[in-house]
Amino acid sequence: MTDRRQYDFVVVSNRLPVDRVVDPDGTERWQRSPGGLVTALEPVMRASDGAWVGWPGKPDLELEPFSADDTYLVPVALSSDEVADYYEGFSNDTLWPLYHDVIAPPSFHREWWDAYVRVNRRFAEASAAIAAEGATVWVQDYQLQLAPKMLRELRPDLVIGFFNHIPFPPYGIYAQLPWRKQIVEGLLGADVIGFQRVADAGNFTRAVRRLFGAASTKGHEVRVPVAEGAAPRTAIAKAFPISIDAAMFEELARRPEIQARAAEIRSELGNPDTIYLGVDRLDYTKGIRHRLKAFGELLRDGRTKAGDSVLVQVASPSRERVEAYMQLRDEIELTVGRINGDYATISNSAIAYLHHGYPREEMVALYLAADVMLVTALRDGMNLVAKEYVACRHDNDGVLILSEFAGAADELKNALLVNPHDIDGLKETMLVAASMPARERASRMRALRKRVRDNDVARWSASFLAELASVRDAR
Ligand code: GDG
Repeated sequence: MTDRRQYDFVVVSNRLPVDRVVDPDGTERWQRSPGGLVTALEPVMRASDGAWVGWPGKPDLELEPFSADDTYLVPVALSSDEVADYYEGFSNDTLWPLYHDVIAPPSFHREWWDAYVRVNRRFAEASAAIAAEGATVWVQDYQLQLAPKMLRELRPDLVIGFFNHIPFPPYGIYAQLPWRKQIVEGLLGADVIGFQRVADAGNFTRAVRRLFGAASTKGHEVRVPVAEGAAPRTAIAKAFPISIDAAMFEELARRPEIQARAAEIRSELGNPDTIYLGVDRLDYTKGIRHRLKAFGELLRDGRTKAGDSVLVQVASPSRERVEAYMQLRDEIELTVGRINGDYATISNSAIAYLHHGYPREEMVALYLAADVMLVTALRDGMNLVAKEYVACRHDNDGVLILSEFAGAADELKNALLVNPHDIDGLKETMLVAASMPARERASRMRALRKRVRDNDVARWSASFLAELASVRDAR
């Protein structure tokens, strides 16, 4: 039976928070999916009776709404052409590289844009259909930047929030986008537009001023350009740094079986002095090549050797049909093969490279096993891995090396901050981390842990939703 209820709280994101899995006996079921956004919103959804609108993750799949994990899920169907043009194309090969400071060259194609407009409209219509009168609708991320305006046109009664999980680039880069005005107008359909960093919110308000005139913003407030005679509106553009469920990670990290697994990982790696760890989606923004280069040079220069240290790199498969990602995978795997070929011994690898996704328990065991966590992103909205590592280290041990270009660097000042482009600097920092005295490790980790505990994901969503609630109160 299809439930035609309407909901007071609706989350809208490109993907539903579940994946379709087929068991060995052929039965199909939905399983909660891993990844930054799902991890972040899981506790919020658990605490509210809400609905979630999103694509089920497979092309040409027309599904009726269904419930899973206490959430009402509303699938939005995409054809395989739309997956290619809206998702792999405009979202992941135009917006993603553009918003990450053009680390890879963005492609601009008008047919991709047409698909982006069409799919955003479909998401807006699906959300308008299930939102109750005056409901709060929270749209997520760069794939859906046009949806807030479309939704407002369909349902002016709604309170609409938008959160951008990735950076918002400086105007000099953003201005390359042929549809720069339409995207900003789309976002301004929201009452509250949230960003990871203060700098991202600043880049956005500067883009508004460049496109719509100097008088259009004041502090966090943006005067929304409206048609002549229409009622004036303002929107808020502000930073809400996302976080993790720190208590949940700590609880996992305290479980005896996970600690035993961490010890087992260390022993399987030959009990080296230093385990360096990287955990990333296989993405060119994450700086995986830079970290491999630095580690390879330390081995080449005899400043460490296989057996004394090892780099464990989890590179979970991502966007495997986008050309830039295929190329990146080839480059990384060639580099790993070369370094292992040159420096591994029969008993000790130099790099343990794992192109898999793992259960969360295994990730936590890896965090506990690692002496040094390497987060060397060239540009990253936030980077939840850095916060997860810190949350797991209840032993107040372990060293976090963190890129200045990850949003997390604004908060995690007690990490060893690095510029990942500076390979020599990165190498020195890796050695400093490996030989840091226990007292310094503990005092840094204590400060980091306080920060992550005090600013967890519940606080993130509560502060965003409180901002939306004050918009509602002011109406
Ligand atoms: C975007 C922004 C922003 C990874 N591999 C496995 C696995 N993961 C989990 C990590 C972490 C999440 O995925 C990755 O989150 P990140 O924040 O590191 O990066 P993105 O995926 O790029 O996320 C980012 C985020 O959105 C939230 O706003 O921070 O800047 O780019 O939770 O642990 N989890 C499991 N197995 C894996 O193999 N279970």
